Amino acid sequence: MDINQVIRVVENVKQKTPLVHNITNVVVTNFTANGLLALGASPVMAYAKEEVEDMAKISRALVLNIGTLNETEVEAMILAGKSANAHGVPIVFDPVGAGATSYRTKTAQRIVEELDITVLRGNAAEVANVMGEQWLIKGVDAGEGHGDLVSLAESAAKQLKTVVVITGKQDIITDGVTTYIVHNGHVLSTKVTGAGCLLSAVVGACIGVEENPLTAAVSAVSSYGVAAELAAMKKEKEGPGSFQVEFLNQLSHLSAQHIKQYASIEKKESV
Ligand code: ATP
Ligand code: TZP
Ligand code: MG
Ligand code: MG
Repeated sequence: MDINQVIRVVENVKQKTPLVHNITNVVVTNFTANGLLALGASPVMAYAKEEVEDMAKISRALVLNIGTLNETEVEAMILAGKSANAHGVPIVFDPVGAGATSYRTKTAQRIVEELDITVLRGNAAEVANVMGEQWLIKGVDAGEGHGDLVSLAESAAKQLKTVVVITGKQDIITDGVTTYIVHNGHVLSTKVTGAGCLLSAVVGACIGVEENPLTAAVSAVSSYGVAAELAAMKKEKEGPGSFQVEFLNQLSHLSAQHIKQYASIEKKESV
């Protein structure tokens, strides 16, 4: 992917300040809103069934996250998602914890069945469980085994007709035909709760200004990883608390020069 496309997407988020409607979990709500603001997007959290259809309709992207799901919220997600689909608003879905309980797995599967999802973003075990494969959510080291993760992402993308993003040590982004592997990011992100959830929301911000979802997702994942690396350069020694704050700073300072210098995006050659 031309690095200038990534730069353009990040600049467009700052210029166009896309409204991103999040129905997310209680753990990460504040961090998600602050991360979106730092990047230049305009976050809104709205959950009531009485308003989610209207909010989704006027947003540039809808981000659904089942991290602390309950039945009322799931119904709101379906209502918001149907409204987004009806009005051409792209949806990012983060199936947090799919596979950990059967309620989560079934709900995640219901969401991908009932809604047209534009980007599915999760760790390998979550994506596998959405697809009905019984990977352990904890225990199996789903972050390794590069080859298998690429085929998992590609088959999920083909089956669901979405862009799929599997994150971990390396991040895989695919529409089922074209696949990118992003080598950015920092392990300290795994010590900050919501680093994955915020990434899903950042994919929402990018998809709100870039109509090609693969380009939007690669731009989001690589620039997010670059911001994490820059934050770690400054604060790794101090630990996750300082890193978290510095990461927000770096999201807001992300420049074309940083992206050119540090983004590491590999296009997978088809076999
Ligand atoms: P999990 O539930 O497994 O913690 P998550 O939803 O929090 O997953 P991650 O896979 O941790 O999401 O991804 C969040 C960010 O952290 C991404 O930018 C990803 O590239 C980065 N990341 C995750 N693991 C590593 C790692 N081992 N080394 C470097 N970066 C990582
Ligand atoms: N529990 C329910 S949702 C959540 C926790 C700890 C946050 C998960 O965030 P992430 O981004 O998937 O690490
Ligand atoms: Mg995490
Ligand atoms: Mg997660």
